[in-house]
Amino acid sequence: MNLNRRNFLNAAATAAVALPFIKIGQTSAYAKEFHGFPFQFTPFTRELPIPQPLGGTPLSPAPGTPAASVGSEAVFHGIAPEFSPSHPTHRPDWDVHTLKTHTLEMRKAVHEYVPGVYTECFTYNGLVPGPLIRARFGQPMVVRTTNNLDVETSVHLHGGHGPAHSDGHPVFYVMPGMTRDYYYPHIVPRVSPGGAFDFSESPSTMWYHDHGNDVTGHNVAHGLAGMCKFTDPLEENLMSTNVLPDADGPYDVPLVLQDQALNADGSIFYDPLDHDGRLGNLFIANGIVQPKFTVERRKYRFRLLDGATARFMTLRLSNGQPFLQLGNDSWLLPNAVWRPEITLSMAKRADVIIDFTNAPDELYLENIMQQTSGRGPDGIDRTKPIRLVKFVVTGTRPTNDVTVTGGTPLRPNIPIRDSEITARRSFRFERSNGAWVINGDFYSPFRADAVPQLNQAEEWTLENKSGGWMHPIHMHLEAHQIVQYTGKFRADVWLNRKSDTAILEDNGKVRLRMKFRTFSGPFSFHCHNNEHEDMRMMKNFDPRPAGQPSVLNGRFWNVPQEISGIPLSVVRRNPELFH
Ligand SMILES: [Cu+2]
Repeated sequence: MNLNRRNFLNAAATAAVALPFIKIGQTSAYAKEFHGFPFQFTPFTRELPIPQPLGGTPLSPAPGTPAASVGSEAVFHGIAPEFSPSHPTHRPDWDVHTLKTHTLEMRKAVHEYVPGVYTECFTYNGLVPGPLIRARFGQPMVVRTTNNLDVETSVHLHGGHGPAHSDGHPVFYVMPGMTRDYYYPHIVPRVSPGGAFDFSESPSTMWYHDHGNDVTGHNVAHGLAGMCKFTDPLEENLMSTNVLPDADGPYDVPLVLQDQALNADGSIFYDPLDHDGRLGNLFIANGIVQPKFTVERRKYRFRLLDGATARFMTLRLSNGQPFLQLGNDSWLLPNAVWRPEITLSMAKRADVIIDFTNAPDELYLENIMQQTSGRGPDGIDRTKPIRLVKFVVTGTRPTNDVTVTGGTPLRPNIPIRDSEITARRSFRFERSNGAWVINGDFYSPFRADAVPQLNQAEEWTLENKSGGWMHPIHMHLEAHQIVQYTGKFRADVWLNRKSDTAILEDNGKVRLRMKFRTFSGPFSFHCHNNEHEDMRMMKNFDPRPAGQPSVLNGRFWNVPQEISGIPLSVVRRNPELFH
């Protein structure tokens, strides 16, 4: 599979003219032809599965020791150098709580998206979606991740603030049969270098998913995705004062929304040469097709994620009641806001309260965004709702329900001011040679496309002039603030608030501001239509102190192995991956 796509890409990168051997949108000889879904099932019969937190596991050898460093037998890819308390980036105030350690194994497992249909998936610890990662500010975490699949992987904690080694850079792989220690310090950026932590930047709802170069879409479509809840003292206070439900209780529910396509034998349909974006005809919530969720007559918090590879969604409730939106992407909003409909692109999250207090006994979470091509959605049609989850409401009203309502203050927002901007950059997102380019270039994992100065703010303009194609653009490392958005899905909760994924509509334009703090790179930014991303709609940025060059200068072996986690001997032996 990956070789097919890589051969195509290698040819595309060198071709001066459009490639003759694949027509865009044509099913490749590799893939089976998709005939739709031949199985019968009754929707809304199985109860919604709730992802459970990853249990703690002691690690031996201990992270960061010589026996767990780059090239070692136990942890071949080592751990981020920032893990060491003596690393200049690692400050004593990072470690408020003791280290939490986990193991995560990527392996094949049989999963029932549809009752009675047994589908071989790629999983984290045997689960689709993967286990919940439960994180707290100031509690460092090491997730010892082993790849027991036959394809290289890379794990991205989406919406977090961590070192390059553990960010899931597309070529900082976990090679098949190998292990990497992903170190998450779980800190937030500082107000100023060496200053206090800026708790306006604390994330709440993150997710993690595969990010392997060329194979992200394939790996995510096969199941490699999971949720992450993060709390800090501010949000824990909102929970202990009964404004929000307890993050660890039954009323705070991660909800991963995806589509899926299965072949007649129950296997996953995936065409690696579909460059438009993969759409499925099954609607999946927390890993199963159209579940029901039995709820009490009270307020629930839902962490809604569009975890599809190419499907946009506009969500509403079937009885017309609005959502109370708490957060956009990783971050809580300054105030909770009522919203009748919420549009999500791939990778975007909406953190919401659904109040079942006065709801009918049955209602549905619906998607009213119509989409027939991976290129982008056709538009909203309120007369053709697609039912995603059925809620069955039971019981009597509680006397102690959470108090959050429209206008409740949640998390302060500090805008990035004009006067802080030290550089401006522009990026054009286009089609070329049957694949995808930014400013005319196919992605090279070994080229620094932007080297922002560490601790400075920049303003970037993203433009999409290729009509008909939509590109949700995800920036790694930090939140960005959208100051201008041109497009029909424009929402107030995106403007001058924090986001990590900005929808770039056809003929759309987004102007955003971002700071680059704490960690030097390399990090990536890219389209989160996974098929566009795999077809090279991606770039690297590498924040550096003033005057310091990027570690990316054309060849993988220029990147210090402590940063990439890849021993140089492997780089030279694998021209397929590290040319
Ligand atoms: Cu795209």
